[in-house]
Order: sequence, then structure tokens, then C-alpha cells
Amino acid sequence: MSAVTTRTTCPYCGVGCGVNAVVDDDAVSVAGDDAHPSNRGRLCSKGTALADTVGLNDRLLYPMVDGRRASWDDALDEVATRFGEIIAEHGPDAVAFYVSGQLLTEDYYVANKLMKGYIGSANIDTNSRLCMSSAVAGHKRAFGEDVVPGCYEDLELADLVVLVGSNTAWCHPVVYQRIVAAQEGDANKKLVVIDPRRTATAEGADLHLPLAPGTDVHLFNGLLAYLAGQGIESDLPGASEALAQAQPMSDIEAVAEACGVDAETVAAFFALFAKTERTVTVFSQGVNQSSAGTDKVNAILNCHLLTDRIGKPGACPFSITGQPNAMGGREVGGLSSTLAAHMGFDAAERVQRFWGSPAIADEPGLKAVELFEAIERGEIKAVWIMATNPLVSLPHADRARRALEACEFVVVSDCMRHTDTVDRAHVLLPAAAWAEKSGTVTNSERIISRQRSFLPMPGAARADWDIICDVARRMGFAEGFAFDSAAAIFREHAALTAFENDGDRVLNLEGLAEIDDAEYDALEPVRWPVHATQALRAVGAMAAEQDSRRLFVDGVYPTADGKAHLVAVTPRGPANAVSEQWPLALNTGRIRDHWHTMTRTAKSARLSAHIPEPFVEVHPADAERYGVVDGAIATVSTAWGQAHVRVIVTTAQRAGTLFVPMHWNDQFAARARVGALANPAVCPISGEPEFKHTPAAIAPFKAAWHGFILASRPLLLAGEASIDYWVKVPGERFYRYEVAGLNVPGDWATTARSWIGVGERTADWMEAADAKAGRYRAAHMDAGHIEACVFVAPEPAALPERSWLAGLFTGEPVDEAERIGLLAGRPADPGADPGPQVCSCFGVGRNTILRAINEQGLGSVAAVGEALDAGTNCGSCKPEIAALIAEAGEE
Ligand SMILES: Nc1nc2c(c(=O)[nH]1)N[C@H]1C(S)=C(S)[C@@H](COP(=O)(O)OP(=O)(O)OC[C@H]3O[C@@H](n4cnc5c(=O)[nH]c(N)nc54)[C@H](O)[C@@H]3O)O[C@H]1N2
Ligand SMILES: Nc1nc2c(c(=O)[nH]1)N[C@H]1C(S)=C(S)[C@@H](COP(=O)(O)OP(=O)(O)OC[C@H]3O[C@@H](n4cnc5c(=O)[nH]c(N)nc54)[C@H](O)[C@@H]3O)O[C@H]1N2
Ligand code: SF4
Ligand SMILES: [Mo]
Repeated sequence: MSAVTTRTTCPYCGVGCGVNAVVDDDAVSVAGDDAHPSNRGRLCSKGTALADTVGLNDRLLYPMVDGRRASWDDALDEVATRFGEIIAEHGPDAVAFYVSGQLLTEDYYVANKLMKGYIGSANIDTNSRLCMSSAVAGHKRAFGEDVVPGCYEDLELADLVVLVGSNTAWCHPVVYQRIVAAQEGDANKKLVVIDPRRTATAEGADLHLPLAPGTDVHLFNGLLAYLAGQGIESDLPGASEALAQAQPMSDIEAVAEACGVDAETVAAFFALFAKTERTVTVFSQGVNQSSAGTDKVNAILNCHLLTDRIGKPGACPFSITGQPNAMGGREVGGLSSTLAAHMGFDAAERVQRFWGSPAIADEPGLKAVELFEAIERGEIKAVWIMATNPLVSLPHADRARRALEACEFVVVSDCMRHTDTVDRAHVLLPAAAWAEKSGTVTNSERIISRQRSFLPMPGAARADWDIICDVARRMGFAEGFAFDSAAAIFREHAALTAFENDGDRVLNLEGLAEIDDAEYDALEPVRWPVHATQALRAVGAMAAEQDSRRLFVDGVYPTADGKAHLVAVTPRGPANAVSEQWPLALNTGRIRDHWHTMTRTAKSARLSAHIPEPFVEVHPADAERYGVVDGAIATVSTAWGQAHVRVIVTTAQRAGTLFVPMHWNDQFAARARVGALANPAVCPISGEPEFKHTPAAIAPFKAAWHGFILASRPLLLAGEASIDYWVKVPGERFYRYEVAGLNVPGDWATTARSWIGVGERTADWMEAADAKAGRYRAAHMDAGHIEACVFVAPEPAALPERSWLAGLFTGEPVDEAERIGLLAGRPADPGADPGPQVCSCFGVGRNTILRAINEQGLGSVAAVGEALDAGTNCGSCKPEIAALIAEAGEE
């Protein structure tokens, strides 16, 4: 059979890159789609590794009821009956859906329609509440509608790009690469990064403002006052009130003091902003995830409105979205605070008429954090969770866990057999995954792209929209859910956006409301609004939308007075300040190569290799003060929970703050779910949690020993009494476990054998023990190849590097030289050790890069790329390669 290529869309971040998926017999490979306007052929490390994640290992393939495999009929009848009974007895608000920006627009549309139009409650909220809801609320206050006015091209046209609370280099890598490429060689183009941490993004900036956490409103109020001081005026509504409120920050010294940044840096930023017409301000979670999130958004929008930098080439505020379909979810109205198609509850009658539905929610429902509180109190008695893992991703996640444990009826639709949330469901519904799904997503620049399936649905898996419609029919709502395809749902969604829309809603997909199935299948990326069907048919999607690249070009906004509004905002501190007991501000976020709760990226060995363990970044002064050491383990505690993570001491971390990634969970570590530590305080306007600031303490985890295990099969360490700390790192043909314990076991040999499940009489067991030095090393061999090895020492630094040992797990026998090196943990020839992975696209290790730099005298990232390919695909590791060149130079 010859290779078949399918044009689809990356299922990770909101950049929304086009992907060509190639299936050749059973082998899947992916490449960037040159024809997609958002990425023009580029992919980042996660997109490049997509083929590693399509395997069926650990997939949920059949419905389960109470832990037993069930038929679809039985599982869906159970869901429909239990929801129906609870609604009949306690009313519609006693049930809820908790959905996700990783659903496709069609899935999302029917979930929203079922809850709001047929069950008649607005208790459907989404993980976008944790993500974009502050941006949504800020947009509505300023523009009257949740609209992102610009496009990626603006980032290239801009002379100044300001990245606020956005680690773009790691979280929106292709957008970052587009910015970097546009600025390269043009000294007039500047990049400013505003982030308390010196991130990989900040490393590449002309100016970095390492502001104190939560002080963005102080900074942007200061900027607003400064701009007014330069004689810039605006007669927009709210301008004078916003300026009056910004007055306390009119002095640069005051701003510098409030933000904890030196005055020269603040002054340089303000001057640059004031003089650069073509400015784009990009913002994401450092802004949104705050108890002042909505105010932070408006403080930024105010500066763009005052200077009239919106709707122009290279000038706009730009909220970049996190999830692949966060935008599509906002378009269908998946948040409990909106109704449908960018309409609020004041349009309830209109939406009900369009749907012809028996009921309609006429007021907002509960927001994510409140919703789980209501579950805990027993007010919500049944919940259906789709495409999200709230027991990891919600703040105060242990309470969310208690809530689900107490809940009468929990349904989870997921692709994975085990996640922290899946493991607490009464009914489990197997959803089709990325490679098998078909529908549409909308990215950060309003481009709707097709996701097209290229693999058959495995086992009994079904598409989310199909599962939802089936439940709706079983609940007695057949007429509203007679859809037989994603295309049919899309047409109805598009028609609703256009329904009685006299231009008062910018979101309008009129031109797509009547596309037939073939046109839907062939749909090219298209940016909304899409008004004219004829134009679309005649000239193709992207050509038809040229006029929609920028919105608000004419200065007309979907507000009552047709104008944009500045919003007066008052700077305030985080919901809970640091204290004597909790002296540090815990910040949480993302790393380059993992996606959220790791259900997909942990399937890829190369993605897992970049940063193998959960960590806490600490400033050297704080490390010293609280007695934690680089490379050791620390306990991070807050009023809500605790985690055990590896310490990284670095000046990139602002003093007084900690950073822990959000990804690790109970499937991959003993205790590293940082959601359990996160403050459940929310922004009073948007309901978005304060993930970037929780008062915390740090202390050493007093391990008596440290070790690691490499094994050819997965091990179950959770029940091992001797192990107090473990982290599982999936490898190419092995699993790596980092382990540690608070007490030294009596007998290492017995303990090590029990970890890897080897009986007493295994013939091929090599070991070396030095009881006095607290060292133990063993390897289990089988027919000449390695099955497992165990290394234990009193200190982490006394353990050998993992990469060479890991390289012995090839499935082939180890040779004599390797066998000799085995218990030493290093090859007789040091040149054979690649070191930890830096470039995940080409699997190039740190030692390999350092050796090439030294031996070949390579002086630039480009030269390293030439010699080793490292950094030449997605480019995300370029900052690390640059750091290695600097390091080699210092030696
Ligand atoms: N690799 C990877 N990429 C992803 C994801 C992923 O899981 N992995 N997830 C996607 C999703 S859903 C999202 S929402 C995006 C998120 O993308 P980003 O928002 O870029 O990611 P975060 O790491 O959550 O946070 C961004 C930065 O905010 C900074 N910050 C913290 N507090 C403050 C503050 O008070 N002010 C300012 N100015 N900055 C602050 C943090 O130090 C952090 O560097 O990423 C998307 N892309
Ligand atoms: N501490 C802390 N917590 C955070 C954040 C933070 O910065 N710090 N960020 C927040 C943000 S911005 C976000 S967006 C959330 C993300 O948090 P989550 O949404 O909880 O994270 P994911 O791991 O993406 O969960 C997606 C789930 O859906 C499953 N899945 C994947 N595809 C499909 C599908 O097509 N259908 C179905 N039914 N299931 C599917 C996956 O297996 C997985 O279990 O985390 C939030 N939580
Ligand atoms: S930047 Fe990376 S993760 Fe985001 S859509 Fe593109 S390839 Fe996927
Ligand atoms: Mo997100």
C-alpha cells in the first residue's frame, strides 16, 4: 500500500499548526503543513513528536460501568437514566457537565445545546475557566464581545512585541519562532518580556522586566499615565476615569517600587512603548490566572485603546489561547457565563427559538471552582467530565478529589484507561483520540481549521459528539440531536452565529452555514467572520477572508454606543499575601515538552527526556535560607497541600518566589500534583483561579538514600513501603524511576529484588554493595540482555548519569565491554555517553553537544546545528544550546 497523507491540525496549543499526517502501512509520521497560514510548515517539539503518541497502549477502548466492561447500550442507558432521575427529583441544576478546550467545536456545540437548551441548566463549565476566562471578561468589558482583533502576521509587522506573562518560546513555540525570524537582522524591531522569571522567552528579549508577581496592573496603569503624560489623548468612554485611577502610578519611581523592577528598566520600557506605533502586546497565563486577572487584561487593553493601536497592521493587543480549541469553545458558548454563539442570557428567547428546544437556561451557571464546591456539598449530584483531568488541573485539587469521591454519579469521557480523574468515575466512556477524530478547531488568530481523522477508531471508541448525541436521544431529546455527522453539527453552529445577527455580533459564520459535506471535508483554513458563501466558493477560504484579518479597523465595536471602552482598574495584591508561615510566592506553569497532565506527551520518550522530573526552581538566596540544595529533593507546602519535587537553584527565579510545573500527577509521581497546592482564590469577575500565586514554604525532604531504577517493563512502586519518593519517566524501550526514601532498608538486595519483582533464585543477577558507603548497585540480566538495574547512594551526586545505561535497553544483548561498565554506570570509553537530552527532535544529548563545541570549536547555535542537526527543526532548544556554548567558553 502506498503512503496516504491527511491534512489535519495539531491537537496541542492554540497556535493551531497545520499538520500533514502520513500513514504508510502501519507507520505514522507527521510534518508541518506548508500550506497552513498559521505555521507555514513549521512544528515545535511536541508537534514533531505527534506520531509517538498515536499508539494504543494505555488507551480506554471499551465503556466501563463500576469498573467492569460494559456495552455501549448499557453504559449510555445508565448515563441517561441516572441523569434523568436526578433531574426529575432535584431539578436541572442538580447535574453538571465539565468540559474542555480540547473538544472539537462540534463536540462542544452539542454538549452546550444539551445542557442549556434541553436539560435547561447553565451548569456546564469548561477548563477554559482556568485558562482564558479573564481574557474573555476583559474583552467583553472593553470591546462588548470576546474578540481577538489581530492575527499572527501582526507579530511580524510589529516594531515592538511585548510578551506579558507568556513563556511563548515554550508554550507557543511556532508563534515565538515567527517573531524571532521577523526580528532577526532588524535592529529596529524590539522584543520585551514581562515575567517574574527569566524564562527561555526572556533569554531572547531585548528587555526583560522581572516584575514582582501580580503587579501587572501597577505596571500598565503606570504606562497609561506615562502615555497621557506624553500628550496622548483619547475621547473614548472610560478614558478619563481610567487615567484618574492610574494617577497613583504616574511616577516611574512609584511603578518601579510597586513592581520591584529598577526604574531605568521601567523607563526604558515606557519610552519604547510610547514611541512605537506598531506595537503588539501578547498576553497569556501570567495575566489571566490571577485574582486580578480581568483587571490585568483591561489594564493592557487600556494602553492600546488610548494610543489607538488596534485594528492596524502590526498594532493590537493579542490574547493568545492555550488549548487547540479554546476559541471554538468560546464561540459555541461553552462557558457557564455565556449562552451560545457569543450571545448572553439576555438572548435566551432567541436561542431557544432557534433550537426549538423545550427549555432554556436563562441565567449563568456555576464556574469551575464553584461547581466542584457544589459537588462537594452534594448540591450537584451527577457530573459528566469530558476531555479534561480536573483532579490534577483544578486548584485545591485534593478538595476536587473529595468532591468526586462524594458525588453520587460521575461520568468521564476520556481516551485513557487511567488518569487521576478517570480512576474516580462510575461510568467511563471511551472517546476517539486526535488521530481518529474529525471536526473543526479555532486557533488564536480566529482561523477555523479542519481536524481530519487518519486512523480508524480503535476498540469501541466513539467521537465525543456522537456519544453526547446518543445520550441526549436516550434522555428523550431525539429531535434536537438527530445529527449524523460532524458536518451537520457544524452547519447548525454556523447558522446560529448568523441567526438574527444584524451586525451586533462580530462572530458570524453565515458563509459556512450551508456548506455541503464535501465542502466541509475539503474546507481550507478560514478566518472568521465569514459572511459571504459565494466568495468562499469562488476564491477559496483564506482569500475570502482577507478583510477579516483585522477587526475593529473602522473603530466600531459591538457595544451599545458602538465604541470601545477603557476600564478604570485599581492595582491590588494577590488574594493571599505571603506571611511568616508561608513566606514564598508559588508560581506554576508549563515546561517545553509536556502537555498538561501528560496523558499524551508521556507516551513519547523523547518528549519525556527533556525535563524528566518534577522540580521546584528556587533563587540561591532562598535556597540558602531554607536549607535546600540543587539536585536534592524538597517538600513544597501551602495551606492546601504538599509536593515532593527536585530542587533547581537558579538566579532565573525571582527571590521570594518558587516555580513548580503543573504537569506531574499520581500516574507519574508519588506526590507532585501541584494543583493540590494551588490557592483556590479566583478573580471575582472571571472566576479564573490564581494559579500564579500561592503563599508557600519550602524545606528539605530528608532522604536517607537516593536512587534510580531502569527497567524494561513498568513497575508498581506506589505500594513499596521502602520508597517515599518516586517519579516514572517513560523511555524508548525502558522505564526510568527516580526514587528516594526517608529510611535505609535493612537489606538492599531483598529490597531491590522486590522493586523489580525478581525472585531469590534468579541466576543472572549482578550486584555490588558497599554497606559502609551506603551504596548498592545491581543488574538483572536475561539471556545476555539487560532487564533492569538499580543504583542507590546516600547523595544524588554519587549516582551515575542515566543516559548511557538507558542506551543499553535496546532489546539486543549487551556486549562484553558494556557489561564491564554496567555496575559502574558508565562506559569504559567516556565518549560513548551522550548525556541528558537537549534536542528532542533529533535526540541529541548534552555531552554530545559539549564535545562537538570543544572539539570542533563551534561558536554559534547555527554551527552546532550544522554539525549535529540539533536545534534545526523546531528550534525550541536553541536557548539551551546557546547556554552550552557560553558554558564551554567559560571553561
Ligand atoms: N509546552 C506546553 N505548551 C503549552 C501547554 C502545555 O501544557 N505545554 N499548554 C497550553 C495552554 S492550555 C496554555 S493556557 C498556554 C499557557 O502559556 P503561558 O501562559 O505562556 O504559560 P505558563 O507557563 O502557564 O505561564 C506563563 C508565564 O507567566 C509568568 N507569570 C507568573 N506570574 C506572573 C505575573 O504576576 N505577571 C506576569 N507578567 N507574568 C507572570 C510565569 O512565570 C510563566 O513564565 O500554553 C499552551 N501551550
Ligand atoms: N497549577 C496549575 N494548574 C493549571 C494551570 C496552571 O498554569 N497551573 N493551567 C490551567 C490551564 S490553562 C488549563 S488549559 C488546564 C488543562 O488541564 P486539563 O484539561 O485537565 O489537562 P489535560 O491533560 O489536557 O486533560 C485532557 C484530558 O482529556 C483527555 N483527552 C484528550 N483528547 C480527548 C478527546 O478528544 N476526547 C476526550 N473525551 N478526552 C480527551 C486526555 O486523555 C486527558 O485526560 O490546566 C489548568 N490547571
Ligand atoms: S506550536 Fe507546537 S504544540 Fe502548538 S500547534 Fe504548533 S506544533 Fe502544535
Ligand atoms: Mo490553558
